[in-house]
Amino acid sequence: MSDIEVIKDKYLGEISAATDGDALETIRVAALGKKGEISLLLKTLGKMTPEERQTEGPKINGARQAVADAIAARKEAMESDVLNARLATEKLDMTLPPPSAPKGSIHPVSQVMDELAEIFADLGFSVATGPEIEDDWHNFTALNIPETHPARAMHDTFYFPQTDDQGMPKLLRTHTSPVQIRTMMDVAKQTDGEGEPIYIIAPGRTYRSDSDATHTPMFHQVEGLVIDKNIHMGHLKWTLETFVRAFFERDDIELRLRPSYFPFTEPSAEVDVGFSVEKGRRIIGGDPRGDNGGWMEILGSGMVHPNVIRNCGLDPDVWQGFAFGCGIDRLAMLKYGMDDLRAFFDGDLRWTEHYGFDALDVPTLSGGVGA
Ligand code: 2NM
Repeated sequence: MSDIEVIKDKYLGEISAATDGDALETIRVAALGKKGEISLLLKTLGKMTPEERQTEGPKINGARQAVADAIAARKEAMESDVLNARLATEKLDMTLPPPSAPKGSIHPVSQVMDELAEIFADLGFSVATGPEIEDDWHNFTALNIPETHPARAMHDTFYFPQTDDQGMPKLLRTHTSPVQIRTMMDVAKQTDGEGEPIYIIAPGRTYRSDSDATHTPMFHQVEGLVIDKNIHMGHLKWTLETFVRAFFERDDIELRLRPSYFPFTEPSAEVDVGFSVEKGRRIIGGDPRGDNGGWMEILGSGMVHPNVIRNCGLDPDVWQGFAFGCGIDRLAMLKYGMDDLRAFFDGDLRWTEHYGFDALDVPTLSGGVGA
């Protein structure tokens, strides 16, 4: 056997014995690399006589080709071994249930806001919104809240460190009343001070520097405003009664108005709803004078103070109205039985999954007004 045959057989033997890609690469470099054994042999062709080249050329080239082919074949065989091994071990069980896709749910606060919008839409109210970062005028001054009022204290309100051109700091609104102020001012502007009826609710986030078991620094409020001619407390009481009965889906809910004081309403009234105990549970409605029954305060309200109407550019001798406000978080707790306010804003998915509402459910009308 010629030298070249011996060399070729040596490499073919090594190739068939190689067990991984690295070993194969080492063999390729040794045989066919720049300074590989067969490559060097190919270079000797140039120095041969034409006759020698005629016999040696095909042998050396044949060996180079045989080794290259063997490496390629071995590589392919190794790859299919790997694939076969994977196919043998990695089995797909097509009968397994698919992993569940998280669906999300409607937060009870969002659900209640939707319910409020629907109930008041039935009564002719539209939803108004405004900025959560407010100025002193819209949040306090226009509302007839005096400079000395405790609500204006740094202690109770979140103020921003920067001040505006008038040296006044911006603040996080402490109620949604500035939305009513903006609405009345817009109406005054658009009608040249003439005015027109306003029926709005303003739901949204509000902020106070307060944090304990029953107060979170951010909470949700809904306020309502009616401005029209010849509006009186009777309209206020009927509207709130109709709202509360639709919201809690009971016709036997009594309201009790107690005289109170707010700077922005005169007269002012706190509104209690009657509760009773059914099957050991306290529920809104039923006989508040019966065993374990009573009154629960849920709203503040009153006739909008003439100063407020005037501050907004409308004539209080022409336009009167009522306003009311209440906490949405509290309404949600009462209606849907959550007892821990702080859990509302913890973002714990187990809580939202338990108390949340299906996004695909048909929006409730809470029984609808007058249903
Ligand atoms: C309340 C209670 C009573 C109220 C008044 C106004 C405005 F802007 F019209 F003057 N908005 N909201 C109001 C009145 C709010 O919340 C307990």
